[in-house]
Amino acid sequence: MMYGPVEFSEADYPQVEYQRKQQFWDPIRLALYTVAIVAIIGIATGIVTHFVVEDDKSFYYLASFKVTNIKYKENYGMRTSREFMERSHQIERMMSRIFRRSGDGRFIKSHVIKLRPDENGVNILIVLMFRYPSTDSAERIKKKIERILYQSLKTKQLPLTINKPSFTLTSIDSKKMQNLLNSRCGIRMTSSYMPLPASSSTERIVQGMETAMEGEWPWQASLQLKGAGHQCGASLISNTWLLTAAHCFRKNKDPSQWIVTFGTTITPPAVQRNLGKIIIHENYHRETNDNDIALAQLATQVEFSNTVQRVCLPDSSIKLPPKTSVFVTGFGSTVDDGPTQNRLRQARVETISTAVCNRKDVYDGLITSGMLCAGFMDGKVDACKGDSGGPLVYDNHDIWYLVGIVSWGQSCALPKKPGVYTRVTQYRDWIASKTGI
Ligand code: 4AZ
Repeated sequence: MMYGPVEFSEADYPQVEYQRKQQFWDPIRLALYTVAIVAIIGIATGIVTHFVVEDDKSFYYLASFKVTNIKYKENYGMRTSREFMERSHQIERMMSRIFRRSGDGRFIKSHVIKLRPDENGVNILIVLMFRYPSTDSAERIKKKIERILYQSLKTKQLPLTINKPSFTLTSIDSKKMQNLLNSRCGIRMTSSYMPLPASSSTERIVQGMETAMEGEWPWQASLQLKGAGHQCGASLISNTWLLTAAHCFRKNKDPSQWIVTFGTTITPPAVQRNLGKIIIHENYHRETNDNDIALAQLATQVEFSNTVQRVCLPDSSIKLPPKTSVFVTGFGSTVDDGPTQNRLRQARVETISTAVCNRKDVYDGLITSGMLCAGFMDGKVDACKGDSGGPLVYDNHDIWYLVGIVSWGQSCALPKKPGVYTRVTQYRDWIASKTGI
């Protein structure tokens, strides 16, 4: 039926139509249109290429080399030792010097993974991160990196003597890089596996608590009592162990009644686990708040990711001078006796010496050797109810250490009544004896 009407037009129209069409598609027009279309395609391709080229991608490499002007020390085998940290920072600074100055601003950062004994020196295993246009190939970038490094060995006065023949560079994918970094504690990453600089936390603080970004405090956990919701904070120190305050378990010590969540919101959580075990310090005293520390073991381990990560435990010898910047995080109330917050918050506070904190006008001798005061003498910024058990952390070259556990205080943010924390360094051996960490 639809083709039927063709018959009626056969009288004179077809001829005219045909002629018009022929005029329309004359060779000059055809050529002009072709040129225009080609030009449009060309410009479009150009724009797309431009954006693809501009779109930088992360490239990761595992470098291994021997340094000949230092001797291996036993403590290099222990990542949290002062010797390992100092040597690692020196190597990382040197990498920064090699690649930042000579480079094109493509170097992001490096992380020492291992220091191993090597005949007449130390073998270093280090992850290097770069950002290059996504159109670049890993092999080409590898050549560039090697060129920059070899050039530096010739021209720069470096504190460590790198043995050139021992240098190897292997391109690794983000998963492998993550696994390597996960062998270290206290590292924060964004969802694109880029390192999260410490400054991101400080810059947004004005006064009081600010909400946290995803991945900013990946060791923060929420301890919840089934049916009663959030009770306390806690810090992840391995893929199964949490460190928290003993007083969090005053109401209930039965692990089967608790759940643990990770992530920047309580609902929805990023990850959730049941508890398998609770260990409360044998000498915890509720009247004095002495030894306010407890361990909680997850029923099943967690996978480390950008949102779930363990924090480092400080060496028992580490001492923070007064007025050191530290961060406290939690889902606790923002006003005295207020409700639990669904979004994780953070605050920058400063350490206060025990001598000052024990003054008659402050806590009048209530601060023992297992406690640490942090906050401000004029109040205003503090942890509060519901933050208990949560972390007080210290940033040392982008590696975060758990220095305190939110424990007690007279009300919240009052002048001369700073927050009191469990001094984690004091319990380093206790933690090791219970967990092996
Ligand atoms: C509490 O009740 C609490 N300002 C926690 C921390 C502080 C005070 C009270 C510190 O859990």
